[in-house]
Order: sequence, then structure tokens, then C-alpha cells
Amino acid sequence: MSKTIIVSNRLPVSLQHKNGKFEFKPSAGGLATGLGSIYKEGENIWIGWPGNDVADENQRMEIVEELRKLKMAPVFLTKSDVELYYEGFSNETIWPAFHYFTQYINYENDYWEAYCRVNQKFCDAILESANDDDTIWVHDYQLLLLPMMLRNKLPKATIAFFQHIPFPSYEIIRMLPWRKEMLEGMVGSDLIGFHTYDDMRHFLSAVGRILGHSNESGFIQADNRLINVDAFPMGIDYDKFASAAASKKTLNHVKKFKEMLGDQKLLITIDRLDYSKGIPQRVKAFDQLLEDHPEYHGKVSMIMVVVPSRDRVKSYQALKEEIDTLVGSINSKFSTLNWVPVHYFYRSFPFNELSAFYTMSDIALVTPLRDGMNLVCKEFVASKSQKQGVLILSEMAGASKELVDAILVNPNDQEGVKNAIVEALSMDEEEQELRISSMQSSLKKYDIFQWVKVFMDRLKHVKERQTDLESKAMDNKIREQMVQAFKSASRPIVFLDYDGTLVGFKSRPQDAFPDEELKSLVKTLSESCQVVIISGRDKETLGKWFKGQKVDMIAEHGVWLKKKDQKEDWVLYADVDDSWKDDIRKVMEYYVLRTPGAFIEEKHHSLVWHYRKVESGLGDLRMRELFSHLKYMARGHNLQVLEGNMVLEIKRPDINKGRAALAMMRGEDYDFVMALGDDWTDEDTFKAMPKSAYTIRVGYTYTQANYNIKNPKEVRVLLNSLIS
Ligand code: GDG
Repeated sequence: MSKTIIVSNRLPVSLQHKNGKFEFKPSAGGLATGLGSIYKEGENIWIGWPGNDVADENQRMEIVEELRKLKMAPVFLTKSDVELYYEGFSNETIWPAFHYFTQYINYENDYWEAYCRVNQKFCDAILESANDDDTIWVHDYQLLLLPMMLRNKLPKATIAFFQHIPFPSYEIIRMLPWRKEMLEGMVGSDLIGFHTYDDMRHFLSAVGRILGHSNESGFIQADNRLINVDAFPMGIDYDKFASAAASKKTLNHVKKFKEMLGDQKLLITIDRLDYSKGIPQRVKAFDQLLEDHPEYHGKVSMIMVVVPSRDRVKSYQALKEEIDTLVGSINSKFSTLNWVPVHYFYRSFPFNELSAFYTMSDIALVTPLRDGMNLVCKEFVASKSQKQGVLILSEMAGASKELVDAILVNPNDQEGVKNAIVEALSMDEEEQELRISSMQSSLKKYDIFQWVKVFMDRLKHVKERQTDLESKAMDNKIREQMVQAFKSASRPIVFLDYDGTLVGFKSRPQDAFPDEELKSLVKTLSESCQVVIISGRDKETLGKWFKGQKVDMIAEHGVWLKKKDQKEDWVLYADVDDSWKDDIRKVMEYYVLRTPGAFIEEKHHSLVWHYRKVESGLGDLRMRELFSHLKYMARGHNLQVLEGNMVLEIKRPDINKGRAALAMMRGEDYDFVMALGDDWTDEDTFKAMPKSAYTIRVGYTYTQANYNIKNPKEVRVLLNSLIS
């Protein structure tokens, strides 16, 4: 039976060493709870690093056994793996790059090698239990290469990836020497999820520019596999925080803490120690508040929890020192015998104490410089059962896209943050209730369980779309049937598109000439059937490339025809009315002048604006502008504007490959008809073919054709099987 495997760098457990034995306690974190509904079911399992370094084989066996009881399996990492892959490439290369801290990026080849090696270790561990019909959901930036490693071994498996941290602009990604491999690793997935739309569009742009895969509404077609990229803003276990806030345990803590603090307005801040969280900037803003507003002295305190994290990394040690100094300075400047401005804790707290902090605080100050989502702000809002409290939230946190009723601030704007605190301190109760209630209803609806469900539903949807496309894939049975029909036919005809069908794309169109293998294939094929080359190419090129071959040719999408036994030259099939060209050419020239790299190609019946050599992005932008400009003009001239592969073409609508193909067949009685093509111009051919024809579209995409085939290489194999 198929199963689901969750994979993350760390397993959601905490290790306890009791009476000389390892004991693992499952973590109560939001993600672990949300995914609990998955990995605890049936044969499902969670695979990851248990977080400790164990060299002894007996101890490892013991750990495997303990984890098995929790439905988990370990990937053991050595000390050097942890140093180079985890602390190194993950936290000193990817983390700073993806959070826009380029000054902290460490470009170490040793780190990269370890990253590849450890991703492979994860892959091997997964392959021990995974099958082709399983679903594997990989989490986060430590495992970017894993989806493709798994895809290579389990081509049919359902593989998903979710990234918990931001995905930065292409400008940052391009700085990393390993950018291509990292993206290739990710596109091994069927579904790739991010917290926000911005992350998703940055990823799509990087994939377009670096891997050359375009997308349509978040669907990428890479190596004939359909991949979906989408935004899934992660939620929290809302009910857990809401009910904890009203629980006896939490309320006892609140009572105790409040007695100690006296009558004060409280600001809460909670983060892992990290430069992305903007902790020093926040302390400085609070410092400025106390400088500018002495009336708050003795009346407002900040509770600042900094959870120790990555303290072996140099930049984190420096950050810790900076925070210590800033807090020391503010407290020494403003403290009185009965009031301390900042209560600073460099440690973590048990859940109910954390819940008490959220419950009793008037304001949460969540001001990261960059954050994938940020769950602390959501947990604060969920804990406000009295519907009183104000959230000040950084625009740079993914959560700000959803929590628009917070006071949104730019964390670099010290004055702005200070003013936001003043606004929060003086906000009336009615407004607080309005804002908190609105945020609560959203958080309640889009909680962690909903997040998991939406993600898994989407994954199912992508697989269904893939299956839809593959249902037209040409299998051996159909191939044999076709070969039989061809061999027993007395009057067969085969229509062959050229670019993308018989040959792959080249960056310079003139380089796509027929190779020797193709020439001899066409020659042999033309001895056993009527072959028609049907292309958008001009007649001169086709004529030159197929000179001496016994083939019929249709050039420029049906403007020109040439029969194999025809002595005279090309025949103009459609009468060409050129009167519209001057007006349109002028417009196209204007767009060429504004766009370095663009050029115009003139065909008998059409004008084509090419932008494959234009800076990526700019080309698309100009093409869109030109498209709407031409669409407007086309109406007056009764023309058709069509978007192609890096081209925009304007032509008469009545000229197309389908019409020309029909003309070629008129009056003849064919008993085998086959048409192969790879783009929208070939769809006209497919539509025009008789019902009994074998119509085949190259590439897995939606089509009017009866079948899909992978690529030009497969086309040649198929044609060879007709004549062998
Ligand atoms: C990454 C992304 C994204 C904190 N202190 C204590 C404690 N916590 C818990 C909080 C919260 C979690 O830790 C922190 O989560 P964040 O989302 O704020 O930040 P990261 O750790 O950086 O997480 C982030 C997240 O992944 C999920 O995708 O939102 O953007 O960076 O749940 O409650 N818990 C306890 N005691 C503490 O002292 N018990």
C-alpha cells in the first residue's frame, strides 16, 4: 500500500537521556502537530536527523528502535556533516542569501560538497523504505537537492517540497555559484510551496532565467513533467493557543508574573537569536521611545525572549554581544529601583509560561528585517481571548500579507517603529477589539490543519493533471497498432512539422539544419509513403534543406506549396494581400528601437517580432505592450496576432497549416494519415485531419491531437519503427 513520508532536516523530537537510555519526546511545535495527522497514520513515517551525534553502532540501533515507536526514522549525521552541511552551507550560505544578508554569505566549496553528500544521505535513507507509488513531502532549505535525487530513483513517486524561509529575488540567487544545481534539485518535485506570492514569483523568475523553464500561472513544464509552484501561507494550531490562554495553568502564571511586574503596560518580543529578526533595531526603537517620551518611564516595560540558536556561528556570537550591550545600555540609562525597561531572557520557556507572556502583554513587537512567515505574531493574536492587545508587525514578515489589521511598520525605520509603539499604547479598546477579532477569524480559518489539507489537496490536483496529460502518452500498444496500420496501408501520408518535431530548438534558427541521420530517415520514409514537410519556415530554407528529397513541402504555415514531382518552382497557395504590412511594420520598428536585441522578420503573409535575444523580462514586457498595440490595429485590417516561442506574429487568419494540409489531401484517397507537430500552429493541422488520422503532439501539453510524444528523439524512434 502506498504511504506518505515526511522529510525534514531535524526530526520533531527532543532527546532525553534517562537512566543510561535514550528517550525521545515528540515536539509540540506547530508543524509537527499539523503533520501529525499524516505521519502517525498507517505505514507513514517521518525521516530526519535526530539532532545528536552518535557514532556507536549499539546506540544507533537503540535510537532507531525508540524512534520507530514514534513513527520516525533517523538519518545519522557525523560531526563533520553537521559542521559543513548544516552549520556551513545551510546556515552560512543559504540562510543569509535567502534573507538578503549578502554580507554574511560564506562561499565555501567544502560546504557545498558536504551539502550534496548529506542530501544524498537523506535520499539513501528514504530509498530504504520508499516506493514509486509513495508520496514524499520534503521540508525546507537544508534539502533543496533532495527532490531531484529522489525523482531520478523513483520517477513515478509523488514528491512535494515546502520552503519555510523566503525565496529571494533572482538578483540574489544569481550570486551563488551553485544556483543552477539548487534550482534543478527543487524542480524534481511535483509541487513546490512557499509562504507568500512574492517568494513564489521570485522562484519562478529564477527558474525562467537560470533553467530556461517558462511558466503559465505557476505551472512549469520541465522535461515533460508538469510542476506546480504555489503560495501556501502557513497557519498555527489556533485552538491550542486560544485554549491555553484561558487555561488555569497559564492564568496562574499570569497572576504571578503580574504581581512581580506591578501595574505596567507590557511589550512582548520573542525570537530565535538571528540577525534576520531585527532585534537590535527593535531595542534601539524602544530606547528612542524612552528618550522622547519620559512620561512612559516606569509605566512601560519590554519582555524580550531571545531563544539561543546557532551560537557556534560567528555572526550569531557577534549579534548576541550587540544585543547584550544594547540592553545593558538602555537598562543602565533608564532603570529605577522599582522599574526595569527591558526584561531580557536568553533562554527558552515552557509552553504555558510562553502562553502567559502572550496573554498578559498589551503589545507584541514583531519586527524582523526578513522572515518567511513568522509564527510568533500569529500565536500572540490567537492568545488574546479578551480581544484586547495590539500587534506591531514588520512588512518584511510573510505574515504581514495576511495580518493587515496589525500596525504595519518598516523595521528599518526607527522613528516609524517608535511612533507605532506610541500609537499602540494609546489605541482605544474598541479599535483593539476590532483589529484583533478580524485577525483572529482569519487565523482560525487558515490554521495549520487547513494548511496541511490545502497543500495535500493541491498535490493531488497536480498529480491528476499530470495523469490527464499522460493518458495521451503514446504507449507500446498504440505504437504497434500504428505500425501495423501503416504497413498494411496502400496509400499512406505523413505530415511532419520541422522545428521542435524533427529537430530540437537551437538558439540560432539557422543552426537547426537536418543532420545526416534525419536526412536518411526522411529518404527511407519517403520511399514507403507520401511525406509532407509542413513548417513555418520560409520556402528558401526548406527548399535548400530538403533539396533532392522526394518530399512535398508546405512553407510559411501554408502560403507556399511544392509537390515532389512538380518541375516548376513553389506555388503560391494563398494569394497574398500585402497592403497592411506598412502600418504594422512601423509599429514593430518602434518596439525594435526601444528594445535592444529585438528584430523583425518579414514573411510573405506575416510579420514576426523576435525577442529571444532581448534581456529576459524586458522582452516579455515589450511583447505584452506590442501585443495589445497590435491587437487593436489587427481588428481594422482583419488580421490575427499570435504569441509563439519568443516571437509575436501577425498574419492573415485564413492562412494556416490545417487549410494547406487539407488542400494537399483533396481528391486523394488516403488509407493512413499521420500528423506530427509541436506547437499551436500544428493544432490547426490536427484539427483539419480526418477522424481516423494518427495526430501526435510533441511534448506533454494540452492538445487537439490524439497522442503526446516526449521529444524529437522519440519522434525519430517512432518514424524508424514505421520503416524497419
Ligand atoms: C522558520 C522561518 C517561519 C519561541 N520561543 C519559545 C518558543 N518559540 C516558538 C514560537 C514559534 C517558533 O518558536 C518560532 O517560529 P517563527 O516562525 O517565529 O520563526 P523560525 O524559527 O525562524 O521559523 C519562519 C517558520 O519557519 C515556519 O514556517 O514562520 O519565517 O524562519 O512557534 O512559539 N516555544 C517555546 N518556548 C519558547 O521560549 N515553547
